[in-house]
Amino acid sequence: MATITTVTEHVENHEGQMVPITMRELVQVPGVVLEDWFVDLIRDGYCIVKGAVSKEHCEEYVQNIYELLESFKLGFDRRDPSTIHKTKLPPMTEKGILKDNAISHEDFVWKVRAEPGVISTFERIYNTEDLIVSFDAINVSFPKRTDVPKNAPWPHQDQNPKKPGFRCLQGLVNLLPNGPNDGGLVVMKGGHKLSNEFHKLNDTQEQEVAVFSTEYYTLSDDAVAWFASKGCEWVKVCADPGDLILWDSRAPHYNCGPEGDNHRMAVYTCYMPAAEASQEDLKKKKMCFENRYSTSHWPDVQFYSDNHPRREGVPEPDSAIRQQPLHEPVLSERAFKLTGIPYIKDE
Ligand SMILES: O=C(O)CCC(=O)C(=O)O
Ligand SMILES: [Fe+2]
Repeated sequence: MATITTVTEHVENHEGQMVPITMRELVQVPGVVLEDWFVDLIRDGYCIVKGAVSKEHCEEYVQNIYELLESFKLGFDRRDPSTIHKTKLPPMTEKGILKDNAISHEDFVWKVRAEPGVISTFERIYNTEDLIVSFDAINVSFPKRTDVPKNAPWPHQDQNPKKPGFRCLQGLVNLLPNGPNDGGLVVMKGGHKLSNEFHKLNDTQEQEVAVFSTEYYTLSDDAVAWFASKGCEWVKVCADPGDLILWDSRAPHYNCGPEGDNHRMAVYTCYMPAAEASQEDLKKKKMCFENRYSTSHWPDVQFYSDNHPRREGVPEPDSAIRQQPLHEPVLSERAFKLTGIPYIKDE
């Protein structure tokens, strides 16, 4: 492929010997013409693909999200801002992430995953139509909340430092206007290129923090300072409704809460080649799909959540838990392929 190549590096193994490892890297090959967003992604570790989804569809998806929040019948009413309160909303973190209650399999979430402009972008990057998608969360962040803790920065990488190179591309479809004061993605520009050097120099391998899966690494203040000393800066990514934001899992990032008046709504959309998932991964995906469970950002599962949300550490009562979406997904043939089920060989 023109833009994904392999590079070989020598790393020390656990016996102190230097061994070669082959890593994948996104590179701009001379003579190959790339879209501006693709050039940005390779250089900066993130990019914005403008207008991947139409404004009309975004408006529908926004209404779908309000309808979903109201359907829990806890008191939230989109017309009454005073009902934006944790007791009136389904469980969600102060970071806005909603992943349980079968939300990841709501029909509109699948419609976002099946948007042609989103799929074709990942097909372009990976040069294959055989892709699988994460059964990921959605994000709803309301401004001016006093009922939940402030969303403090949580710089992290969604990739295991022991497995370097370009391995996972994350995405989100932004559904509402998202400017500098609005809640959203904050990325350390260019940090993806320095990740391997950072983890080697700082010997952080043993401090790996496996929160949700091993494909996660929390960056300390010192770590952030190291990236800053190399010239990297935090950038709040701004986007219009329908824009697809992509970022390399190695790029240090977090999301910030809204400071203005706008609500933030987004659907996380991460795809990878089906060929990269093992048969076990695909079978786990099938189980998650059939049970309407959510997965991490990694399309090959890594971690799944079985619709048993907690509120401030306390499990929700069974009576309040939803195991089925409000609207069951109706998948086209193209969308069904993204579940990974058609790629299972012995069934
Ligand atoms: O909401 C975002 O923009 C990013 C969220 C994120 O980094 C994560 O869920 O790992
Ligand atoms: Fe992340």
